[in-house]
Amino acid sequence: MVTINFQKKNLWFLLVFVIFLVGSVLAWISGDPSLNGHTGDEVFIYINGNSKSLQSAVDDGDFSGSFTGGGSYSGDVFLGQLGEEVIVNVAGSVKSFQEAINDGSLCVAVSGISPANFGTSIYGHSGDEIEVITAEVKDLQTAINDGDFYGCEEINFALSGTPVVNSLGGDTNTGGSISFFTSNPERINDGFTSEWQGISGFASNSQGFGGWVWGVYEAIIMFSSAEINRVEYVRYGYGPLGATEYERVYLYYNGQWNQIYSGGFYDGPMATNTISGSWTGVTGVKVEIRGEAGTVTTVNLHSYLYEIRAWGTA
Ligand SMILES: [Ca+2]
Repeated sequence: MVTINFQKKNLWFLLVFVIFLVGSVLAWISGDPSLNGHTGDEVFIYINGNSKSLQSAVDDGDFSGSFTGGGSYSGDVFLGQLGEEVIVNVAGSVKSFQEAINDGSLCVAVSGISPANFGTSIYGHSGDEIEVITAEVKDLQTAINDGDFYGCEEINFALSGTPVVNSLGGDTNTGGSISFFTSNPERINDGFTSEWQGISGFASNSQGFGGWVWGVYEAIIMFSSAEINRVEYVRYGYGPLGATEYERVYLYYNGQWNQIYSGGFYDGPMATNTISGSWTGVTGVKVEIRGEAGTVTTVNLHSYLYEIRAWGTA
């Protein structure tokens, strides 16, 4: 049998230990990030040509306007983490905090688009484990999602670019027709969604066969070199009864067209599709669409493209 005899002195130690334990549990429940991660004073970054702590950068107003990175913290780190070791989510893209500064994505991160999801493998800390003081005390990921680091105005580079629309072929069976509208390419980057380019077809069953019609077209806009964070295109698709269609989006960089999106069938009213990411040295955007309609009765096929936008920073 074990007998424990507490002297008065030991009871004081026990009391202090219990208070510490309760405090730790309460802190864990409340999720105070400073207790399981770091404060902004303990995260070290490179911004606007200087090496400093995250909190110093906030206090110095480095994030209050347009800001740039382009490097890495060069001083000593005795306690804390480099910006490269803090993982954040910027507009759905998981990356290190320093990378988000360097690639310009943090600067154009508007509020409400950066959820606290960090993927599975994290070296260092995630953004919700870092405490910063911006408008108030909050964790870093919340501050990003609140738009506290939004400082750089986005530019739609497509607006000033050179547009072209090309037919890539199409066909129809007896009694049907397909028409390509490509001679007014300025309509895809004039800033308005009133006019369109694309295809208008007609599938007929008048000869007693199943009518079908298809067409493919591409819309290209070339512009001066930019860092692109978001591509949008506004389209309308109509082709019922067995219609199929694809949409593909490419950016031109590294000397070639690189596919950034491939989507399937779209049949619906005018709507905007948005692709977010981070691409540098981009000089062009291309949207390729294929429309197809098959039918047991006479039916129309429409695939219209109203506007392409390529948002980013110079
Ligand atoms: Ca337009």
